[in-house]
Amino acid sequence: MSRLVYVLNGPNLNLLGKRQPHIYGHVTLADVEAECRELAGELKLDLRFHQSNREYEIIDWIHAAREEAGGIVINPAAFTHTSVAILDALNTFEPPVVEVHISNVHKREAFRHHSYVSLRADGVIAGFGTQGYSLALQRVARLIDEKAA
Ligand code: DHK
Repeated sequence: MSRLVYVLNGPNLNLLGKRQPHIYGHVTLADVEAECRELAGELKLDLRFHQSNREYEIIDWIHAAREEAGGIVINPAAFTHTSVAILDALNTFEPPVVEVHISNVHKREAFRHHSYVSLRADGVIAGFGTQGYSLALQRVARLIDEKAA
């Protein structure tokens, strides 16, 4: 089982830290990546960390993950609520998938309560702020360890 994990981020997350900080906080995506890389070192994981505002790029990264990754952590952002194509791509990927939302989507507008990605995700983290990425990585590492045992 590969110890390479893809961390994928959807639209507008490039503006993390600047965009609606009362909802998403002041931490930037670069800060999140740095935290993930530090934790990955402790967990003995390798990381590919990506963000795109384009649905097809996220799909292409999921296809790349099929070839080499042992897990995916994904915050699809608004594509969570709209993208059958991302769900279909994730359904081609067998290893663990953890879905992350920085905000508690269930406390927000009704259109954020439905996630296509949750139909595939092995676990979902919402409302833990950017700490959710670390929790997701810990979970993926645990699932990889369990499969290897
Ligand atoms: C991020 C977004 O951009 C929203 O479209 C989602 C998610 C929630 C988050 O909480 O990380 O609805």
